[in-house]
Amino acid sequence: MEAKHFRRCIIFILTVLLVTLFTIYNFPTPLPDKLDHLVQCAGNSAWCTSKNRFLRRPPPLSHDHTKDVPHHPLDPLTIREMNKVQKLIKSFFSKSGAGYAYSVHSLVLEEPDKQVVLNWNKGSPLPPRKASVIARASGKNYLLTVDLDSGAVAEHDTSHISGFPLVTMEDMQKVVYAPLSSADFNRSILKRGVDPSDVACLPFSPGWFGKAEEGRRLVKLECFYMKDTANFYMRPIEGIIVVTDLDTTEVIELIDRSKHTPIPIPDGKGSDYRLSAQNGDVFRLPNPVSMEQPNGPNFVIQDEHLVKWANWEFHLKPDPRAGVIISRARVRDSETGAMRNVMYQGFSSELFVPYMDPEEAWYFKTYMDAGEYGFGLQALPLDPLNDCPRNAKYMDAVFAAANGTPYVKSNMICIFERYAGDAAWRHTEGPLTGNMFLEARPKISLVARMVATLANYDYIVDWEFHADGLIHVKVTLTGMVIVKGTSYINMNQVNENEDLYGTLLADNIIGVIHDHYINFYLDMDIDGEDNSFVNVHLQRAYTHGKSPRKSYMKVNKTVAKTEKEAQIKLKLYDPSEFHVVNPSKRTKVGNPVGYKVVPSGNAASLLDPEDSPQKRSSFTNNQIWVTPYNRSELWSGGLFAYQSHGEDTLQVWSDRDRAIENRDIVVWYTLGFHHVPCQEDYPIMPTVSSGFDLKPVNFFERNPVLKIAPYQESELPVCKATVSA
Ligand SMILES: *[C@@H]1O[C@H](CO)[C@@H](O)[C@H](O)[C@H]1NC(C)=O
Ligand SMILES: *[C@@H]1O[C@H](CO)[C@@H](O)[C@H](O)[C@H]1NC(C)=O
Ligand SMILES: *[C@@H]1O[C@H](CO)[C@@H](O)[C@H](O)[C@H]1NC(C)=O
Ligand SMILES: [Cu+2]
Repeated sequence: MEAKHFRRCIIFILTVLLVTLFTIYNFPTPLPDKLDHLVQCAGNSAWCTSKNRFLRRPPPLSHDHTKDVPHHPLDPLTIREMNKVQKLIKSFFSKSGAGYAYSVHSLVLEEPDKQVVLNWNKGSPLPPRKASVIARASGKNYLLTVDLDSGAVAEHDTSHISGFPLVTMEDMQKVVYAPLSSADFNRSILKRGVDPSDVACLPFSPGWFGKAEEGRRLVKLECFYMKDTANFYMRPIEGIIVVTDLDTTEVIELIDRSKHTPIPIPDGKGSDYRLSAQNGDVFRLPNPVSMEQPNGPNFVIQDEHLVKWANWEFHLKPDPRAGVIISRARVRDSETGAMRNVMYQGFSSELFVPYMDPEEAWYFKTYMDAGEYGFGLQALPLDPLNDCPRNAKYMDAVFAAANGTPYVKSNMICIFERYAGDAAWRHTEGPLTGNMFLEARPKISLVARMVATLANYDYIVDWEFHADGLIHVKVTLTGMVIVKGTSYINMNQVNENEDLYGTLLADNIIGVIHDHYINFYLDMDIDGEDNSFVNVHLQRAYTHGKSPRKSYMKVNKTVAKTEKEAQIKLKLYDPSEFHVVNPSKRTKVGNPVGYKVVPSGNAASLLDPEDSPQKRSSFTNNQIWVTPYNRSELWSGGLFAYQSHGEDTLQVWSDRDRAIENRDIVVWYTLGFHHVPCQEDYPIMPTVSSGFDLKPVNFFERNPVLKIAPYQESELPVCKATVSA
C-alpha cells in the first residue's frame, strides 16, 4: 500500500556512513577523495554538495564575541560587561579587609525581577544590568551583586549556609599534581612498579560526613595509570586516596589501603575506545544514512538567544552551573494565534551520583556535579555530525575564569530540527464503511542540546519542543563507568558471600553500582503566574451491583494547598497525573487550562534518609516537588553544594510547607537511574536515556496540530549516490 501520503519525509537520506563520520572525527588526515564525492544531490543545494559536510573541527565562532551587546533582559553577560565586573570586584576586594587575593567561582547575570522581565517588550530599554558573583577571599565565601551602571557592589550575608562554591578549573589544575609532591605517594606508586610520571590524578569532591574538617576546602585525589591506553579510567591505582587542601594544595593525608599486598592495576587491554585503537577492525553499515535539510532550517535565533520555531518561542542561554537555561517558553495558540506563556524558566538544578561502595577509598563518592563542578563549566564543544546532526546550529558560551576574565566556550549548545520518521497523528478509514482514506502527518521537533563531561561520565541533556505543545526533556548517559581495581579475574574466584559492590567487567575491574539523579527546576507559568498543582489521582471504583462490571477507574482531583501536599513519590499501583493549571483561565467548555508533568522511567534513592549524602541531595527524596516561586531558591542541593551539610536544600525549603495554591509556583522533577554495571558498559558504555514530558492538558481547545500539512514527495530533496563506495 504505497500511497503518496505515506512518503512525507522532510529529510533525506544518503550521505556518508555514520561510521565513516567517526573516522573523520578522529583522524586529522584528509579523507580519501572517493568519500568526498560519495554522494551528490540532484537538487541545486550547496548543503548537499558542499565539502563542508566533512568538517571535522567545530565551525569557527559565529562572530567575534568581544563586540556582543545584550538584547534581552535575560541575555548572559557579555565580554564587555564581564570585563567591567572584573574591575569592580577587583577594587571591591582591594578595599575590603579581605585582602587582594580572591577567586571567582561564578560570574553570571543577576536576572532582573520576574515582573520586570515579563513587562519588558522588544525595543524598550533593557532593565539595569547586574552581575551575580560568587567569590572566595581570605577563606570566606562572598555572594555579591554588582551593578554595572552605578558600579555599586553589594555583599549578601551567606554565613548561615555551609559548604563552598563549585571548584574552578584553576582549582583543579592546581591540585592534580599535588600527590607528586609527596615522597610517600611516590613510594606507594613505585612499589606497584609504576613510574610516577605515568600517573594521572583526578580531583574528586569529598562529600561531607560530619567530620570536623570545617573551613577547609578539601579534595580527594584518585590516581590512574596512563600507560598503554587513552582510557586510563580502566587502570585505577586502587586503594590510594590523597586528601589535599584545595586552597594550599597541601597533601593532608595519604590513604593507602593496600600497603602490603597492592591490588593489581588492570592491564587496560582492550579498553581504548578510540577509532585509532581498533586497528581497522570496524563495523560499517553497507549503506549510509543521514538527515538532510537542503533549504536550511525552519528556526531562527534572533539576537543570539531568542529561538523561534514553528509555534514556539523561547530564550536559550548557556549557564556555567545549570548547563542550559530555557526561559520564557511560549507557544502560539492554534486557534487565536496569540503567544501563550508555558514556562518562565527551566534548567537542571542539581545532580547526585552516589557510588554504592562503603569502603574507605569509595564511600565519599557521592557527587553533586552541578553544584560541585558546574554542569556548564564541564561542557565541551560539540562534535558537528556526531554529537548533533549536520543540520544543527551552534551557540557559544561566555564564561568567567577564576580571575574573572571572560573566555569563550565555542559550540556548547546545538539547536536542530529533528524528523525521526514518526507520525504526529494518523488515521486510516477502511473498507467497512466504504469510505476509504488515509491521513497521516509527520512529527517534527526542535532540540536544544548540550553535553557535559564530568571526568569519566558524559551527560547529554536535550530540551525538545514539539508542535503539539509538548516539551520533552531527555537525559542520556554515556562515557566510562568509574571502576574499582580487584585481584579477581573470574567470578569463580569470588566467595559466595563476598560483596563486590558491583560487577566484574573485565580482568581486575569491577564496575561499582551507583545511581544518577538530575533534578530539574521548572517554573511553570500557564497563561500567567498564578497556577495550582493538581494531583489527579486515579482510583479503583466499585459499581456495587449497578452494572455487570464490578469495578472501573475514576479520577479524584486534589488541589495541593501547601508544599507538603505536593511532595510526590511515584507509585505504579497508586497512580496519578500531575497537572499544573491556571484556575482562573478556562477553555470554552470550562476546564482549567494546564500542562501536566509526565514521568517516565525513573529511580528512587535507596539510601537512608538520615545518611549524610542523602540529606545533602535530599531533592531525591521525592520525584516531584512544588514550591512557591522564590528567586533565592534555585539550586536544589544548596547554593554552596561543595562539602555542604544539607541545610539549604529543596527538602528544607519545602518542609516550610508554604501555601502553593493559585500562586506563582515552581515544579521540581527528579529524574533517576540505578546503574548496575554490566560487561557491555566496558570499556565505554552505550547510551542510556530517560526523561519526562511537559504536556498540554486542556491547554488548547483541540488538537493543535490538526492543521499541519502532510508531506508530498515533490517537495522533498532527491539525493542519489553517484559513486558507490
Ligand atoms: C615524585 O615523582 C615525580 C615524577 O617522577 C617527580 O616529578 C617528583 O619530584 C617526585 N616527588 C618527590 C617528592 O620525590
Ligand atoms: C478524593 O481524595 C481525597 C483526598 O485523598 C479524599 O479525602 C476523598 O475521600 C476522595 N474522594 C473520593 C470520592 O474518593
Ligand atoms: C525565599 O528563600 C530564602 C532562601 O531559602 C528564604 O530565606 C526566604 O525566607 C524565602 N522567602 C519566602 C517568602 O519564602
Ligand atoms: Cu552510571
